[in-house]
Amino acid sequence: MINKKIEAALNKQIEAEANSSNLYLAMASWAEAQGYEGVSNFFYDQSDEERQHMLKLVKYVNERGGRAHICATTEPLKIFDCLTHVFQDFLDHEVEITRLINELVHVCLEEKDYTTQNFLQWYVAEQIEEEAVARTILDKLKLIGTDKGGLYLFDRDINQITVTSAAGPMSE
Ligand code: OFO
Repeated sequence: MINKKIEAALNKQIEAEANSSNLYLAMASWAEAQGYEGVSNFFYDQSDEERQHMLKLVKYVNERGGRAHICATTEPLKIFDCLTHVFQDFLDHEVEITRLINELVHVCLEEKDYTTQNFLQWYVAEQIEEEAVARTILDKLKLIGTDKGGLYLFDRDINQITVTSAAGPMSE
């Protein structure tokens, strides 16, 4: 059973994951309209992943005797102009999500809710991976600069850029 404070904190994270999904959907749609097929697929996948992160939290809250709150998502207000800025926004956003997850773990420790703290370890590991992916991609984009041929190859190969998974599969 989770207490009200933990329930509220988890519900805030459900909202954050839903907003992440929406932001990456907006990035995917922008990239698709620009003709960056690889980048758009990358962000469509990211958007799906964030929705899975949200669902995992919804199910956890309900299974632990709480009530998951499904709220409205906010419209991503970012204006996208180039790939480097989009991936910088992606990294900045993931860094902020890491901060929120750490904050959540902190609340669990304060409340002595070790079950939820243990559940959140999956998210802690996932954030290490997502930040690493964003940094790796951003480093590549900085090397390419505005070179059109380089950007073409980047878009073609982006889905092969991976880092070792820290979190493991969703089902764990
Ligand atoms: Fe990329 O963040 Fe979810 O957790």
